[in-house]
Amino acid sequence: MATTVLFEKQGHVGVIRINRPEVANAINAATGRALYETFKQVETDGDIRAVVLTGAGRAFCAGQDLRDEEAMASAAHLGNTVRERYNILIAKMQALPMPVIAAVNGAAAGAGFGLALACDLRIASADAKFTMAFSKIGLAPDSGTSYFLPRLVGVAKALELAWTADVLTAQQALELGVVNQVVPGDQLLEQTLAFAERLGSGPTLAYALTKQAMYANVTANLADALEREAQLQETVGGSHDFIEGVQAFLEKRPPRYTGV
Ligand code: T3D
Repeated sequence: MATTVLFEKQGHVGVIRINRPEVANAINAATGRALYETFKQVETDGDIRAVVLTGAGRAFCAGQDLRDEEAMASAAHLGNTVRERYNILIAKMQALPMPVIAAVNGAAAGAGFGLALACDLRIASADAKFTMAFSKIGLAPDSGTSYFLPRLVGVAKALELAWTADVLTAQQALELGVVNQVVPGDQLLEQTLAFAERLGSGPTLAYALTKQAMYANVTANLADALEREAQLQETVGGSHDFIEGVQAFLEKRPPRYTGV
C-alpha cells in the first residue's frame, strides 16, 4: 500500500489517513488510487464496523493536486480524472455499509470538501475550514459536492458557497449542518474514535439498512419510502441483533450486538 494513504485498525474501527502533509494532502493519481484501494479493503474486512477518514498534519485535504500536470493537461483529461479518480472513490465510500466519519483536522477544499461530504458524518476540529475552491480556479463543482452540499444546506446556500468559494469556519459549518460536531483540535481523533467505537458496537446490520434508507429516501416519494422501510424492517427483524435488543431491554441490561 502506498504511503500517501495510511491505514490502521483501532479495535473494530478502520482509520484512513491521507498522508501528503507537505501539499495539504492534495490528491494526485497515486493518492487517489491508494484511497480507493483502502476503501475497497475496508469493504471486504468483516471485522471493521466503522471507518474514520482524516488527514495528516495541518490539513484534511486540499482536493486535486494542482501540480499534477498530467491530470490537468486538457479538458478531456479533467473529465477523465474526475471519473477515474474521484467518482469511483465517492461511490465506493457511499456504498460501504458501516458508518464512515470524517475527522476534519484542517482545510477541506474542492474535492477534499467532497471527500468530507461523502462521509456519513463529519466531526471537525475548531480550526477546520471548508471551501468549495473550484470557482476560484475557474472550475465547476465535482466529487459529489453539488449532490451532497445542497442536501445539507439547501440550494441557495450551496450556490453561494460554490460561486464565492468563501471559506466556512468550523463553527459556521456546524451552524449550517455541514458538520455534526466541533471539538478542540487536540481531542479530534480521540473523540472521533470514541464516537466511531460507539457506533461500531451498535446493531450494525440495522445501521447499514438505516444508511441505505436515509440516502435512498432523500429523493424517493412517500409511498416508495414507506415501502422501502417495510422491506428493510422485514430484513432486520430476522436478525440476532433484534432478538438480543429486545431481550436486553426486557432483562434491563445493555445489549451485546454482533451485527448479524
Ligand atoms: O482534474 C482536475 O483537476 C479536476 C478535479 C478538480 C477537483 C478539485 O479539487 S479542484 C480544487 C483544487 N483545490 C484548490 O484549489 C485548493 C487550493 N488550496 C488552497 O486553497 C489552500 O492551500 C487551502 C485552503 C487548502 C489551505 O490553506 P493554508 O493556508 O492552510 O495552506 P497553504 O499554505 O495554502 O498550503 C500548504 C502547502 O500545500 C503549500 O505548499 P508550499 O507553498 O508550502 O510549498 C500549497 O502550495 C500546497 N497546496 C495546497 N493546496 C494544494 C497544494 N498543492 C497542490 N495542490 C493543491 N490543491
